[in-house]
Amino acid sequence: MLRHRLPALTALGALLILTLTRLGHAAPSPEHGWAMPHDASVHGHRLDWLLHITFIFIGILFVIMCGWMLIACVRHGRKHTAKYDHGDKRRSMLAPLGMAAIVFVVVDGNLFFHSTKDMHSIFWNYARAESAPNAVRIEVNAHQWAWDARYAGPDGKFNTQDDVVTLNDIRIPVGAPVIFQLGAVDVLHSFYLPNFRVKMDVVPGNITRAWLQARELGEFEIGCAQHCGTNHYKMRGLLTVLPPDDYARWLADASHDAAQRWRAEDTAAHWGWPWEKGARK
Ligand SMILES: [Cu+2]
Repeated sequence: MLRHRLPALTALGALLILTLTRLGHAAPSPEHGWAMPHDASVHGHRLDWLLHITFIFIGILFVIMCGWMLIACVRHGRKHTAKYDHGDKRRSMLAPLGMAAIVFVVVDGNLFFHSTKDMHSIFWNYARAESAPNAVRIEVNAHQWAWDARYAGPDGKFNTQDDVVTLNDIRIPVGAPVIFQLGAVDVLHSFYLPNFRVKMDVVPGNITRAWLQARELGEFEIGCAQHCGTNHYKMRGLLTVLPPDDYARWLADASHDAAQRWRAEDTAAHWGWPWEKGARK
């Protein structure tokens, strides 16, 4: 009797192994095994919750489907005359349609509702971030294969002599909303901060935006998430979260330094743009 069930059980086992293997390969970061990278942001938990609850939903569905197939293998293993219909009865059509609707409403409906709500209230709400008195504004210029960052300095205007310009090194104060405006000079790049759940395309000829709020001190990786040429893999930077006093001291020192080193003929270093206030995302 087992002989008849063997092909179906083998297929089921292979499906299970394949799924578990895929889960292992889905690891986005070696830092925490197969889990998400450590979340150092104030709002990242919203995104993580949505991913986790979706994972639980599809996990439950997976177990139900496997159980269903297992029962079918064990109960219908013996040779018997097949019973079938053409699936044209009302009940035959309503049952799969109803099940598909339940899955769609629960899984996709939950994803749609919460992602739309979070996008509008938090992640795309730049007006709220910019209105904070301690908001930090940073322009980022992506190019093959590095990140230039620009801070306005004490005059509050970009592309002036007191601007602080860094290479692959962005420093921010903990707890403050930090708004990035992103531009590229050559090809498509993508500004990626996995520990802050931020990823935004950087498009030549356009200014895109992203914002975050750090909840802890530390050093975190900046990566490029678009394959942007031969040395794409080298396009890494460091985001350092400092206590607000340390950040203010660093910015003041660096701005003082920058004003002394500024040269009018060094046009390649003058890539900043006036801060864009508007609806662009
Ligand atoms: Cu890149």
